[in-house]
Amino acid sequence: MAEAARLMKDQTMSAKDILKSFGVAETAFTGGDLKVHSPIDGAEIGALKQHNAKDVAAAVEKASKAFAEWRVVPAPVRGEFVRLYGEELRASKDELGRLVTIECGKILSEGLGEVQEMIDICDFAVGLSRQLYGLTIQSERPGHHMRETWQPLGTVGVISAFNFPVAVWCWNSALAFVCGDPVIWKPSEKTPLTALACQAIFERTVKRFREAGHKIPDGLSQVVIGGREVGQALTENVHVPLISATGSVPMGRAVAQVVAGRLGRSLLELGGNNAMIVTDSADLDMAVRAILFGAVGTAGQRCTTLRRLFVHEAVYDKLLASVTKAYQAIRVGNPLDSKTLVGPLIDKASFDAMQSALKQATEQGGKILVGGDRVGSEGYYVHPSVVAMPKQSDVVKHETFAPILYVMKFKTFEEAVALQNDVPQGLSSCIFTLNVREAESFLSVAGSDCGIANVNIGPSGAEIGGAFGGEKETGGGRESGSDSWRNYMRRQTQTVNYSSALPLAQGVVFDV
Ligand code: UN1
Repeated sequence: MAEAARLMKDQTMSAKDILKSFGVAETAFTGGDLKVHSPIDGAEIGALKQHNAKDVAAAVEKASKAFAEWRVVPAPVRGEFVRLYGEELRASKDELGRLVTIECGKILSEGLGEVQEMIDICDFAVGLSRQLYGLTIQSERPGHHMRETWQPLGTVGVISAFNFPVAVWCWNSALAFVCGDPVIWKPSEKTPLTALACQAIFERTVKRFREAGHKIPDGLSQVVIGGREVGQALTENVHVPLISATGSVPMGRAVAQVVAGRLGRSLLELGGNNAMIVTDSADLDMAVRAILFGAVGTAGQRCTTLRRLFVHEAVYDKLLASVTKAYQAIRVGNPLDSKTLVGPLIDKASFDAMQSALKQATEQGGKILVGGDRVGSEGYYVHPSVVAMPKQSDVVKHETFAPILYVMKFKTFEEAVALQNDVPQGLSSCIFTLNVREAESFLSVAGSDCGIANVNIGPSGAEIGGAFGGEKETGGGRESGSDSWRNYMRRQTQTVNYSSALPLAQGVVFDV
């Protein structure tokens, strides 16, 4: 009964209700000049005050103080904090998932999935907090110990995008917190409300952690609201040793140059232009399902979205018929409705970019097989589109952040791999084949050049356990699982002489 009442309540909760339920003061999201609109219906759901460069400097100063305290807390105790944060997220999953949907427009199942991704990375980080392993190294000198130790790095600046408004921050912050680092978060101007919610959940966790008798400094996590000026101030600050940025290639290029200029470290996850190769041996039913989720999921607004499909000529007609049929059955509409598969695009600019890409595709010889048209007049809903292209022309090589799938035909496996690699981006890739030679060749040194390469799975929807990121214009960063934690630490090579002699390395003699 209580569960039913809770679910009923969830289904009517507005952004404001949810924020208030998290304890966010109404003044934090009203009365400011940064207007936030829900892509669901365009309604204004927040008006936030923006920070400026001075505020960012103050936040960095506060973070530096927090760093001095947090770095000396044992890593497993820092892990305990992240464990509690994960627990709070579990308790808040329904509300936070719903807020993600309201603010960025992805369907509820994906909104909830995003919160699950946060929970998963918290679990991963908790385990890491008892690891963060270094090496011991054999010394060439007698009576010497050599080792490599990982130390906390310092304040991490996180610049995140609208399409994964909470998970990507959590990939960074869960690792940063166990590694001993404070985080300053600049969320996308399009999705700052979910950031306020995460910060409120963070504060709630701080309270619990303190009640349990642990020490945690103020300012370990801070959110700065605003656009370019705020991002720039964070990026330029020499007291922020790492900037982790997710978003467009031009944004990443600008960030990388500023950070490199001060010899800081950047971790970039930028554009993708992800492909699938379907060979003549592929399980076509599986391929169609993977194409659908890959190309249409999150309304084509994932970095990992499937944008290019290369199909062997022998199965081209058959596959395309099934894909087109599946596309016709897609329900576009309110992302809070459980029958919807495709919610709205984030805004008008996104819609315009999609229309412009479709126009260019047609000019470059493409044929729109399905979709592309606007659905309704409130918000920017579109029917996902499939476009058959005569070749991989300019428009195909460009990432348009919308549900457009370009399809091309190939004859040989080698040709398909070459086409798949012939774009400036290098995030995710996949092949559908039942031929072990093709599968392994795709994963070999001469195969996919991307950061992620899958067999019989689409390019999107990665688990947190692997390192996430890509090559070339995607920026080269690796976030989330595997050894990505090393980005958030500094490496120290230590040599200890426990003998009573002082031999020099390389046999150098230097005595008076
Ligand atoms: C992104 O689009 O920036 O692999 C991240 C995926 C998700 C993360 C996407 N786990 O599609």
